[in-house]
Amino acid sequence: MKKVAVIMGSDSDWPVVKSACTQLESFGIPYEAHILSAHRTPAAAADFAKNARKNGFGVLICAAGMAAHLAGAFAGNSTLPVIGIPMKGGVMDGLDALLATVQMPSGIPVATVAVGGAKNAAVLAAQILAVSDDALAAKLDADRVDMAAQIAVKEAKLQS
Ligand code: RP5
Repeated sequence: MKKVAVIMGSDSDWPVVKSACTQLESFGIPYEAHILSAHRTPAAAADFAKNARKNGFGVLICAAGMAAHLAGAFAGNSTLPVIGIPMKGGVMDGLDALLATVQMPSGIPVATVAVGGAKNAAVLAAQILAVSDDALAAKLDADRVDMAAQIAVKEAKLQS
């Protein structure tokens, strides 16, 4: 199976980003987590993105806050699908990062999840890999069944 790269702009993003890793682990998806910044380590970030396909990655998840260029920089340096996680913080507490992540110029897309949406980033990465992986698709189906069952339990509790 292809690996997922989980990239964050700073170690301060890790408390949120780690839930993406937990979710990938629950699906049995191999991943690597790295701290790389579009601003503080631009050469290393570009190098990682340029070599990601040949290094066995299938999807790139990039989490950044404030002037959140990380996902865009990765998307500009790779044709692998890039999922952006805008992070809270900054003068607009995440809205700034959301706009910086989602408002990509035509031709270079970033699939942007909610502010702090690390779990959804991992689920979307799994869905992308599952296009050509029936076993992984079955795990995603099972996850949906489990989610519905949990709601059913809560509903039953509410009505009791
Ligand atoms: C971004 O700036 C990081 O992704 C982080 O969300 C934000 C703040 O970084 P630190 O100043 O905490 O390192 O590059």
